[in-house]
Amino acid sequence: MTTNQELKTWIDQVAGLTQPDKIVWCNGSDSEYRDMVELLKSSGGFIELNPETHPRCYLHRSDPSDVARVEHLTFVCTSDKEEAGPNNNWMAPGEARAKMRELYSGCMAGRTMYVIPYCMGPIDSPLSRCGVEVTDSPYVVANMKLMTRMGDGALRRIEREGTFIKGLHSIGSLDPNRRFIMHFPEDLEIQSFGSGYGGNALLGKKCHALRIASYQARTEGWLAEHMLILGLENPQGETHYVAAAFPSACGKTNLAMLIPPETYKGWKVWTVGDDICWMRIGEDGRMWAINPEAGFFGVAPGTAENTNPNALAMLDHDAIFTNVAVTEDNQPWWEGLDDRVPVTDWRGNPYDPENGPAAHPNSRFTVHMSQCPSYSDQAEAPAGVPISAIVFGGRRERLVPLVMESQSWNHGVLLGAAMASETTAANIDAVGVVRRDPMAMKPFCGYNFADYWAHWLSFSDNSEKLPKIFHVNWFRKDENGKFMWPGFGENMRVLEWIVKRSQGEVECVDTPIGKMPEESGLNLDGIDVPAQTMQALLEVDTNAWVNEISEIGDYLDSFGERTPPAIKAEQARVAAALANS
Ligand code: OXD
Ligand code: MN
Repeated sequence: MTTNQELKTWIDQVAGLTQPDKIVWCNGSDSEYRDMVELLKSSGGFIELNPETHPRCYLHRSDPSDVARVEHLTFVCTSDKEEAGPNNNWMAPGEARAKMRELYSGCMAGRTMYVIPYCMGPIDSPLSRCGVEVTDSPYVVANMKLMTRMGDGALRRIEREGTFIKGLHSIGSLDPNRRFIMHFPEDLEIQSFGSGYGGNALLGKKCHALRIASYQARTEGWLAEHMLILGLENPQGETHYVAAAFPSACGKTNLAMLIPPETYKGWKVWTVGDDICWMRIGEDGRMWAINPEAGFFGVAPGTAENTNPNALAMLDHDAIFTNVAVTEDNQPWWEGLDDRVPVTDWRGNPYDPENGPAAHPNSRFTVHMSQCPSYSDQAEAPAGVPISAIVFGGRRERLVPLVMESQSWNHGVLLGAAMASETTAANIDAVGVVRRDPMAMKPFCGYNFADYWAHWLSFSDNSEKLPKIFHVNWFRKDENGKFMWPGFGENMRVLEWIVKRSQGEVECVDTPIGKMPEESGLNLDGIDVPAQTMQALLEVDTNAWVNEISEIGDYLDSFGERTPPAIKAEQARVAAALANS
């Protein structure tokens, strides 16, 4: 139990509404985790995997209708609709609360209600924030243990600070028609019903650390971003930190755990985080960042020895797998892992390629960060790490160069706001349609994007030592549809240029759209990218860019009067520079 009256009262109210058989306060201990595993094993929620090859690894099969985030059922419930903006679904708080009350009424009868105090960020960091998730899902409890600092330490901090985010979650009956993820940022509250899937159910992640935190960050003067954090150590032993935003499924986890190519003797990449970054300006004027999470909830398919050996190395013990396939000898398997053929698919049926992929394309692993071979010794630093460069990246087959640096902070904010990906055959829309995903926050920004850009722009007044901002694109294709840049570990070459630019160690070429590497600016030692391809990867197609910048202008205008004039001014400046070039 707790000495915090607000928490006590809230738990009483929730229990009165949901009517659980039993209430368990989680202390976060290892033995509690082991008990939860036993409970899940006995109820069929966990299937033990091969204990010889994968000790203490478990498979969870979710309901087949519950395998991903549900953006169309995710709402931001602010009193003023305009505050949520066109980038969010909105519902009036009163209406949303009434709807949720009805769903929650008696929903935990016959079940245990778990109370999970958790801390997002190192337990002693002033940048961290706490929350309490109430849930009826033992799977959520087990995942929260790996993904957050959960239990007594967090509860003590809540009692000391007197403040926490309230998150109420019930899997309900997993009926897709009775499923909602509601956010009440004004009340620091989350209500989730009807889904047991990661982003909908592990409320510390997208709901707290991005949607609610981004709202809080605006009022308190910091940033909550959908970014990985990595440290790049050079042969002199100096480490520079980079935060990078990419839309989901663009390789953030791979980049965060990159292993430098053979020719990069003495270089090392350290992983601080792979998904979320909270940062604020420190007393020294630099931007300091923490990873609020304590674990990785990564996409399994495509994770392999050649794409992310560090991830593979951390997945052979003490991990939870959700919706992967299984081999004959009970090992987890997913597409892209190797050429074995699994026997059971993610639904638990005998594997038949006629029925689609063996592992669900959004199947996941959950694992504590400390298992990652490249885990940074600064990931627990209460002060965070100082960020030298911020990187934005989209998935663009055409036009957008491999790398460019912004001309100023405000131009960098424009690069972030204009981030986009082209639709692929996997999307329902026509192939090649450009979809904007500002700062990779489209599904996660807890308020109006126009106000969010204004918040980003406001930082330029606050410090002269802000990180430099860059834009990258690993996904350019040639006329035959082949990727032009090898990607994965070779992205190190671009990271090196970015860090060297941030330290003023290399020159660049100025273009109307940004600063680019000089002809010999990127270290290409040991890779075989033809000179012509490199040229194409770094060229500026002026006519096509005139069109692109005009479309970016239309996109900014779609947010109406709230669009900050300073970002429009940047767009106009780039348009004029292109017209004059
Ligand atoms: C994630 C996502 O799960 O961005 O991290 O979808
Ligand atoms: Mn993500």
